[in-house]
Amino acid sequence: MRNSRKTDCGAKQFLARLVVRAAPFALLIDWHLIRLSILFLLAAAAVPAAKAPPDEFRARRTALRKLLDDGVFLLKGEAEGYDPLFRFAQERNFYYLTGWTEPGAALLLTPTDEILFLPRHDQRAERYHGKRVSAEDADAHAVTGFDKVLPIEKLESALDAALAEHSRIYAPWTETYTGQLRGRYPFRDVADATPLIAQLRLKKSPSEIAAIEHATDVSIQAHRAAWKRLSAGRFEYQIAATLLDAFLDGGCEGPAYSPIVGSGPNGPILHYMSNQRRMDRGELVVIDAAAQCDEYASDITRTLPVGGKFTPRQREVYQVVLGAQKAAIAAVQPGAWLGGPGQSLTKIARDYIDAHGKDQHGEPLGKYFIHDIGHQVGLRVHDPAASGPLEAGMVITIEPGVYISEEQIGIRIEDVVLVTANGAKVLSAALPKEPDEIEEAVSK
Ligand SMILES: [Mn+2]
Repeated sequence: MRNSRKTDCGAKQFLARLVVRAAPFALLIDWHLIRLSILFLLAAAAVPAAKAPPDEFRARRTALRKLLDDGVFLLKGEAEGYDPLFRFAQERNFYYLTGWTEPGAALLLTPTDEILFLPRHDQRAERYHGKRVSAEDADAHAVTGFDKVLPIEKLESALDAALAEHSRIYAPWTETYTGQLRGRYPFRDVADATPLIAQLRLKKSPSEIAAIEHATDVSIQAHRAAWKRLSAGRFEYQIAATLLDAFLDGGCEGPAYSPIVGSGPNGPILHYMSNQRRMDRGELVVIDAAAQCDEYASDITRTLPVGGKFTPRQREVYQVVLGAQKAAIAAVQPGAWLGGPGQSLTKIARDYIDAHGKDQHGEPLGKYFIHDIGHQVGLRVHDPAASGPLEAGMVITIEPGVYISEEQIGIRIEDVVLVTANGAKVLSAALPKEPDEIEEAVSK
């Protein structure tokens, strides 16, 4: 066993060297295609992205203002880089509270007031990026959904005025940011605003759930397209290219995270993203990929046999992971815990894995499930974690995995799940995961 793996390794190293040499050319071709489709999409991007109604953003700010007690809340949106080469992405908390997608803005909230600050018009910037909204525009209120819109240079005086009436400052907890505020207001209590916003972001509204469902549906289409292309001799990045193409083709912004396409020895590497390897018949490949649509992420993983047929051992371990996933999904309900001490969904899955199947040394498989069962999903694929148990309206992943490097077995099955009043709704249920269904889909 050991010897045969060594020679195998030698051949793989040789192949890997070939792959490294060939990859830049193949990448050029694929990335050229992707770049073309991105350009095409940008050309069509005059259509505004679907998003929550303005009232919903206002309601979120009202909810946050109620949590401020006698405090003032300050948040800066993402600034624009000097030479931006990628599409501007708004800071997630800022987007959640404002829906604002232009750079250089700031938000000031007090228990009784809310002000959006915008940069002044910059002719040169607007030559590059198109027309932007500024406080002096007649329609600034209507466009932003704020009654008070001021130019950004008024931020400091507005903050001074607000602090004349309220004692505490809530700000995101970054060193430079809180350092600046402490320097400017040495006698004020500067508190972390992040948990306040995280608390609001946990339970998703109907419009947020609709956006996650959209991202999930497009991701399912992408997985199906990738499965059609899966065959021995293909490279991992070709599968990734098909996924990315499908995300854009589905009208989404792009991937919610870099696609993971890990075949053979790469399968057990949890966040393998280089996707450079050539796949062989008889190996497993882990595909963990999802789109971001209308600002919201999805998160889906399937594990497939390259060539269309699981080996008996692969199928055996696959069934263990699938059984664990089903046990955890069956236990999803308000009041259940994702992880932590005591009975949790993570423990339910690990107990199942421990009770089913063994490694080559006769040991239970639970020790090969090395991460928690899942996480919150929303504006980010890893949304802020809850400090308590699950509640209806949360969207989470259920993603047990077993990673046995020694056997080149990496198996993860991940679905995105809405917690409902009395259980769970699997949003990614339309993507097959039974081994027979997978074999049938992949062998075509
Ligand atoms: Mn995940």
